[in-house]
Amino acid sequence: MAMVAALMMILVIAAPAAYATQYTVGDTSGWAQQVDYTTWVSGKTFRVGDTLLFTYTASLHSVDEVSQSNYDSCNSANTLASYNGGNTVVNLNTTGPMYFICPTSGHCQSGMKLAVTVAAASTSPTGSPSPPGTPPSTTSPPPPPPPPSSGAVGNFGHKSFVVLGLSLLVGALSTLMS
Ligand SMILES: [Cu+2]
Repeated sequence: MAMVAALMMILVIAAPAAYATQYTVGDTSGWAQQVDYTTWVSGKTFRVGDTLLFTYTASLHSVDEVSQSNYDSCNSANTLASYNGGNTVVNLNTTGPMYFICPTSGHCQSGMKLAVTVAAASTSPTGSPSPPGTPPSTTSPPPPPPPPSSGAVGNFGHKSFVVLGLSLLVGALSTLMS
């Protein structure tokens, strides 16, 4: 019984932050011409751990990840990554901007290009760094003690907890079944 209770607690703690979003680029329009990807991006917050799904006609389009300048100039000569096949999942692993273009001749120029900015995962650290450029002061009092770290588990890697929790659940169930 104690194990079940512990398991429930793990799942409850892990559940709220465990989700990652998969964004289908262009929604039902997919990765195609005649889609305004600037509009599609607006209002969305992409986070580390999320994924982009590009769906497209493989004979017509592909997906190149490029630098900002090559995004601006629609230059697919030096790609950071190149995908084809009609069904491409791109993992958003680091914060910052990412740029994608279709290398088919004329497509990027006509708007088949996507720029996203990836934000940190929602389980942000509790402490924030002090702003840069703050002049040191000899008269300031010592900094206050940090607040109680009620959210300390937030830094721990929720996905591991979910995997652990599910493994325990499977183990418990198979014990019960046998
Ligand atoms: Cu294309």
